[in-house]
Amino acid sequence: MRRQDDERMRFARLDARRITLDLQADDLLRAYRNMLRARLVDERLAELRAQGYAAGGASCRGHEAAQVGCVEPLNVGLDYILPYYRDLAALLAIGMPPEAIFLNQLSRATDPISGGRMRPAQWNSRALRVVSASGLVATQTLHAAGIAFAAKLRHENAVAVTFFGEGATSEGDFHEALNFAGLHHLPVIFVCENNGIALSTPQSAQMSVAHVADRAAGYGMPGVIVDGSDVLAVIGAAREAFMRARSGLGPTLLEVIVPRLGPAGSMPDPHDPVEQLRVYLISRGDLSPEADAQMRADLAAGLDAALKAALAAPLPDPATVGEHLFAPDSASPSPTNPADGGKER
Ligand SMILES: Cc1ncc(C[n+]2csc(CCOP(=O)(O)OP(=O)(O)O)c2C)c(N)n1
Ligand SMILES: [Mg+2]
Repeated sequence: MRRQDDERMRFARLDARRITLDLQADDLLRAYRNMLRARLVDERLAELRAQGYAAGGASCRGHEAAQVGCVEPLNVGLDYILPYYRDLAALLAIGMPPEAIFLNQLSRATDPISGGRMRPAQWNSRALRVVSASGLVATQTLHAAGIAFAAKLRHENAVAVTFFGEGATSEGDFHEALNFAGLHHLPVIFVCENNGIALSTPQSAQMSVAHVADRAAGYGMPGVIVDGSDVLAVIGAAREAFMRARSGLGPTLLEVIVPRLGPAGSMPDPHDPVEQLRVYLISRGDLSPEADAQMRADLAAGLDAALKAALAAPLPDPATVGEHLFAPDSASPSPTNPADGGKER
């Protein structure tokens, strides 16, 4: 009984948000499809790692609504996105093809992201304005502030949105980025996907404030906390942050609380954002169980074909290992080039 009451309340909240945000059934189905597709890609990547086909990488399981919701207002090709290693769902939602993700994870020569040369998940795309992350957490927050500063100087009207975990907010880079962005009212959105743990360190062991969002006050920007299992709540908060950034009001720190899901079991996890949206859409008649099963089957078939092609793609030729390390006009592989009269490069 209690459980049913909770669910009724949750659905009523979602109905209200949906009206406020003017989201139609098609918009919600698109969000659901994006979240489901990310989950299915993520499952395939986990299998590849378990089978020894691919080296490391982190799962976006449980972060799907946070990521898909945060990029909903993004103007693809104009706005910049500076992701971290969990942001698979965000990248798929803005149009990065699953094939690219598989080729990258498998380090193939035809990987459009790095030709199989960089660590997997340091995604980038010129066309989608995705900027590659460094291996060091929080560095992308500084890059985002710098890009937003440049966009502002050029009157580009572009927004930079960057993502990171709560552990990354202990880094100096994060604080410098927020300070600079707050000072100059930059069009940047800092999205913290808070899953409560950084490797093995719980949030309580690394910060003396209750919420990452509390830190925003020190830098003169709003700090907003949002439920990352609820894609509609995330879309609402993200739209507000984009509106602020685009209209010159400056940055926002968005703390999206994401659930930590266990490994996939036979019973659905009630905190699972994909499952929550599925149950809601079915309850409202926007999706039938048959249409849901068909969507899953169609997505799975497309992904399995893409994965098969990626597994058959060639590995990089070892003879090319020295390529792309220095600019093509560089006559010497040394950082100080004698051809330039010893000028630093
Ligand atoms: C500067 C720096 N310190 C340590 C690491 C090692 N490291 C990689 S991921 C990670 C945990 C980050 O946790 P969080 O920011 O909460 O992100 P999550 O993986 O939980 O999403 C750490 C410490 C690193 N990559 N860079
Ligand atoms: Mg974390």
